[in-house]
Amino acid sequence: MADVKVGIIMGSQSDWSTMKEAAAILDELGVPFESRIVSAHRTPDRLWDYGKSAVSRGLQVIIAGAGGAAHLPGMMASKTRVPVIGVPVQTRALNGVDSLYSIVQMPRGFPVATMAIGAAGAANAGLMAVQILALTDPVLAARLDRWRSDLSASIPEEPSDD
Ligand code: RP5
Repeated sequence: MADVKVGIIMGSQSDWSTMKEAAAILDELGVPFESRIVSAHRTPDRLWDYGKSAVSRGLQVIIAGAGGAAHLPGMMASKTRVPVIGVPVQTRALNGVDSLYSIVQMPRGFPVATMAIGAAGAANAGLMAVQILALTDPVLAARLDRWRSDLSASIPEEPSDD
């Protein structure tokens, strides 16, 4: 199997319906990834081990999604220099604004690249990961360029009724 360079982690099984949007983008663009449930609160030792071994395992980007008191992306960023892209999962009680604020307000020194709330944010996290890897992978860069121009070409110039 090709080297896994992207890790998708999430706080709970319930986050997967959102985070699979990132997985779908990585699949579409042929980027090998792993996906794991790693909770800052329920499995803190798993979080620590994942962050501690991220560099030595060759991960180059970590996409971390969580909802509510969404501490996973920030804690992961504190544990590894591998870039962390945060995805605020939409919550029922506060609509994901809680997740967004929990992820985006990092203290100076330990950044998390924070995406939009929900599915669009997860898909964009996948794309951002591909963009980072494409900086040093010309084949992937060409594939991404094609993907982007196909998307642009699919947008009609005029709106229709259906
Ligand atoms: C967070 O709590 C998770 O990231 C999830 O978004 C939220 C709710 O988790 P469950 O109660 O559905 O497991 O830790």
